[in-house]
Amino acid sequence: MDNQPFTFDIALPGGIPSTYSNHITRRLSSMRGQYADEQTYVALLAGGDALLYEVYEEQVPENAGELLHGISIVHPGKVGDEYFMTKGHFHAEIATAEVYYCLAGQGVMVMETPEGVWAVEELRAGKVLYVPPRWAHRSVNTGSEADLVTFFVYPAHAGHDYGSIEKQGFRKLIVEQGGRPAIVDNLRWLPPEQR
Ligand code: PAN
Ligand code: ZN
Repeated sequence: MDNQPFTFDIALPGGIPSTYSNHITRRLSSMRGQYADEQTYVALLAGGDALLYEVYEEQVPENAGELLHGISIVHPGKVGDEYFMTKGHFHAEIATAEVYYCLAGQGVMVMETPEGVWAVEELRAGKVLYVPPRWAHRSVNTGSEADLVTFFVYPAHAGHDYGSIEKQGFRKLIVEQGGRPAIVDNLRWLPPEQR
């Protein structure tokens, strides 16, 4: 059967969509090695496997020409000074872009290219972010109480390369300093020629 056009509503601000076909949850245990403060990570995990973020997506065939889309919800919280965040990834088909539209909350998108060029852009309700081809991306909730809720859409054949980021993380970390988010260096990160 041919794919049929379809429409759906997203309740603002940040209502949980009930019609998405796939619901992915990521807990603290899936972020091992990603937070700079390993000791605090281990201590927190011993107290329970907190839910860090969730993704609701509409499953479509993973073909070029299809668009995969959904809602990402990063819950508020920190591991030490570092805010709750997504794993982050390059697209496996690296030359594919993505659009994010922020529906609710406060946060940033941390991005970098394979060469180590980095960027951090603010996410707040109403903000549209275009992540160009070749840029890895991770969303970070810098709010103290509210969820960071974004709508995303990207080519359905893009796939995800998590491994490259898992090795040493992103070049920049987002931490709370003096009650506010700050961008700091990730001391584990090495430029491509030193890896
Ligand atoms: C998003 C992300 C979502 C969760 O759909 O997959 O925000 O982040 P991680 O995939 O890094 O765990 C996206 O960028 N898709 O390509
Ligand atoms: Zn992506």
